[in-house]
Amino acid sequence: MVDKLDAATRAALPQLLPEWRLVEGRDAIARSFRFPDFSAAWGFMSRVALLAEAQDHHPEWSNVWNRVEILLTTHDAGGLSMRDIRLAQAIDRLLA
Ligand code: H2B
Repeated sequence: MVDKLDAATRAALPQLLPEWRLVEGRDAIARSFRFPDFSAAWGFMSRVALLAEAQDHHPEWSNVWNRVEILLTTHDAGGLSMRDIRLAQAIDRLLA
């Protein structure tokens, strides 16, 4: 079982992950991405997939042509955990 985020970390989310938003009705964070075209979007998804596999932590996500939507939550915790923050920060670093 994975621990859910503690209150202090939860309160710091806007500073830790300014590009991510809390999802209405779920204990999850999400970010929308837009790329020049499908190829760029898919390339990004391939890199995220490798990160996710390395971290054994898998996003809920979708792609429509140049757009990618990523939602992170920890199924084993029933909500947000440090595993989501770790993957979100790694995803952000891909684009830095
Ligand atoms: N991904 C996410 N987002 N949450 C999990 O709890 C999770 C996962 N658990 N990927 C992992 C895989 C677990 O089910 C396996 C058995 O390692």
